[in-house]
Amino acid sequence: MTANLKSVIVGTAGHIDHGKSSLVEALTGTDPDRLAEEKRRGITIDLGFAFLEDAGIRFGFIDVPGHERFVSNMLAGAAGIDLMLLVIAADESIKPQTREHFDICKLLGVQHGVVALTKSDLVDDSELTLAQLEIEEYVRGSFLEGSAIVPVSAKTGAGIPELKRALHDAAMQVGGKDATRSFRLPIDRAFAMKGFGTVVTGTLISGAVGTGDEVEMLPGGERLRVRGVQTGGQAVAQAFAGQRTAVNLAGIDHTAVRRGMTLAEPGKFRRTRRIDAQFTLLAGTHKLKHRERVHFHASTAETIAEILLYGASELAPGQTALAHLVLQDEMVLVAGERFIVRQFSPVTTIGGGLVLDPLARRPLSRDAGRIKFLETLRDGTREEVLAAMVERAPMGLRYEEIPAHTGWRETEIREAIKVLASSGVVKSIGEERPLLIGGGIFDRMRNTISEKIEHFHRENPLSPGINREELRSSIGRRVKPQVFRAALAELIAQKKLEAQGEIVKRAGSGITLQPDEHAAMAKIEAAFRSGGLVVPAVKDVLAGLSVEAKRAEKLLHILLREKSLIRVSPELIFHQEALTHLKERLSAYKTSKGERISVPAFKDLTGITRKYAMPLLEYLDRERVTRRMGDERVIL
Ligand SMILES: Nc1nc2c(ncn2[C@@H]2O[C@H](COP(=O)(O)OP(=O)(O)O)[C@@H](O)[C@H]2O)c(=O)[nH]1
Ligand SMILES: [Mg+2]
Repeated sequence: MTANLKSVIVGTAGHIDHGKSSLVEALTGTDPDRLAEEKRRGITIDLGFAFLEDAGIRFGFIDVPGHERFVSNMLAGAAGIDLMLLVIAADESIKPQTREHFDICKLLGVQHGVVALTKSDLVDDSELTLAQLEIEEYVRGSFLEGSAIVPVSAKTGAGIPELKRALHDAAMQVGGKDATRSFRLPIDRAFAMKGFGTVVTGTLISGAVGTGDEVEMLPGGERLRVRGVQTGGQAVAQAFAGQRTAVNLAGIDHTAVRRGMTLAEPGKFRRTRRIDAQFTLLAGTHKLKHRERVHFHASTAETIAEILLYGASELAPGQTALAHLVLQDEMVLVAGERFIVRQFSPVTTIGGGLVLDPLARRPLSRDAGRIKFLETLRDGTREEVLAAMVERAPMGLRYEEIPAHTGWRETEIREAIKVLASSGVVKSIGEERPLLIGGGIFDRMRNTISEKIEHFHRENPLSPGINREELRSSIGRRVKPQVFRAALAELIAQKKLEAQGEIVKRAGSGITLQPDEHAAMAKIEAAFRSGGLVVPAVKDVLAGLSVEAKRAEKLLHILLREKSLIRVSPELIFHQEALTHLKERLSAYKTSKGERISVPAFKDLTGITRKYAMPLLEYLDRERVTRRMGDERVIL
């Protein structure tokens, strides 16, 4: 029944004692002051909640405290609101927390609102008109300009129907939250309910959640199961973005959950301690210094942050700048999310901003492109943003990084990749989770490979081609294997190169082996491999082949070039497998018997005679596997 109603979250705002809580009760029939202390003292301390279904709209009311001491509670509620109900008492008009709450809503990007001019029963018509004019003047130039200003009295009920109509009209303008994105519920309350266990509540700001879902509690990362869901005090199969939501959780004690934690779809959100953002300092405050410490509030969470200004030592009131914020505690933040900043002491709201990159890297003075990149994040189209991200990842951008930084949906990401790949701006490598690399970088890599191969053929006219691994390491250690493979595959597909097993060569170039040469080459290799460390004499191996001496010599060269065989001394050639095995045995010897080994011990270990042992030890010295010390060797 509730699923097809439009859900709109209304947040009250305004100075203490201006009648916010009374008005919510007059509208909904529910007293939002739920705490015993609130009832006793007659003030709102924490967030209160109430619901109203009216002409096809389900309103969720969040009643906030007006007292300046409880602004941080107000902020926890304000983050999810669609519509501000600015409450101003006709007999007092605009007061400090009227201004502060209104500033906060502006900084949070609230787009819609209604002004309730309360306690209309306490003033006469001329005072009412005066207050109305004053408010019109005050909201000029803001999102509230032209919004309804409705005189009401919670005491007499005058104006309540008109206010409901005004709320309804404003609610029709609200765009609503996106239920198709990943589920995220910033928690504003956690408590135990008899017979149910742990219940958490919050404004569902994206996605949907239903009974039986597996969810993740952040920042801890615990995986939990949803036992039940309620919205507006009624059990539902699923709750959707834009609804006040209560989730009954299995697997966690309510004392382990606090306001500011986030319930989310598993694996979709990352915690962060550094963000890049656009920050605005309110007019009428002090200037902000570079590295100033502040209170940081986003969704229902708060922490302390240090603000680093990009390219400035201070920010003047009323100005906006790009900034890096270092958070004292880890938080879950997404791109496009708004936040509020309050002065460290005395605590007043001084500004706020927009998260551009929730997973920012530490600022580096050599990173000259950062400001331009952040401007692209702020103003660019999806394709422009993705192209800029790829440009800043010269070794390739992993697919998983894209949603983590941008919050985009899978379909949006795939679409942007398609556009950029078809224009050649980006090369997408792999299907499922592609690695993205700049088109220019990829082209240069292909050219480098071609050049290396040309060079190799010039230097090694006898060799059929270069070993793949050797080619890769000649290109640079930091090149990711899949990028190298993709570049190579493209050159092969373009028929510029050919590959034969592990060997790569210029297409149509070099030596092509005859069938009898293939067989002879295999025979040479087998002879040395089966010998182990007791290798046959080279001339005997070559003499035993069916091809003539000159061709046999050429085949041996190819095997040495490929490094399948290794020349240890002018007379002795070993298979590389035998040498690798020998090095492993030496390292095992070092572990069990110590780092020194004598010539007799080496002969014992390997079972070979002096004829092989001495050249091998000299080879190992050259390879820095061992070092000679008197009559012994030290295993390095
Ligand atoms: N005369 C009159 N008093 C009101 C009206 N609305 C609220 N009040 C009183 O003003 C005081 C503060 O109201 P409350 O709703 O707690 O204000 P809040 O702090 O903004 O939530 C209470 O004593 C209310 O009874 C109204 O419309 N008319
Ligand atoms: Mg109140």
